[in-house]
Amino acid sequence: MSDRMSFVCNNRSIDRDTAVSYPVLVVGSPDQNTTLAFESEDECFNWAEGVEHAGKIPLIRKILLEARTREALDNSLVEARQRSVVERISGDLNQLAKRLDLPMGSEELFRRATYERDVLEPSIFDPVNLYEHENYGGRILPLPGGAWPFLGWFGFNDITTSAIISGECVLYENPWWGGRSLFLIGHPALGYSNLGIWNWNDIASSAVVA
Ligand SMILES: [Ca+2]
Repeated sequence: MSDRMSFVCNNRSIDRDTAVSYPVLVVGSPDQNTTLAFESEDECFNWAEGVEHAGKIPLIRKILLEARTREALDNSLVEARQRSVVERISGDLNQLAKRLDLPMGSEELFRRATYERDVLEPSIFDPVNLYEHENYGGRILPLPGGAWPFLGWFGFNDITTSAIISGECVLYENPWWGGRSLFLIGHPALGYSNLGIWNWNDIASSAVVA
């Protein structure tokens, strides 16, 4: 992927090292080999209002606007609820992996759990799978659509190195969606086998999935 990746800022081609110094990166729009670099989140959101292939970024903006106001509250019940949802999905995914005799880290399992599932098979989640190592190795964190303020609740703070996305996922450097951000777009699904391409190895601390 890295060899063919082009990096663009304000419609101008830039080199990789310059691109990864920007605080906001969008990968997968208009295609999987393009990374767009932005000076700020607002600049990215404004760009997304005007283009068709920005997918659900306007929805993500809306989610963040509300979710960020919750940080100061007592979120212990939220944490318990989020953990139970992720545990349930992990269990379902495990079961499906055994039934289909597929490894947990395989792209095929991801597809069969999501958009290529049997017509009578309920969707396990609308998902993003985050992985501990490159090429979808190590531990897996499956996240359904929603706002995930702290990946440490699932033992996944500063762990993510690869991801498979069906839909859209934004990773943030800090908890509660602070610091640098990496927007990953995958329709119907895309594997990002090494986030190190964007200097995002072991960085993600929070996420939004849409
Ligand atoms: Ca972090």
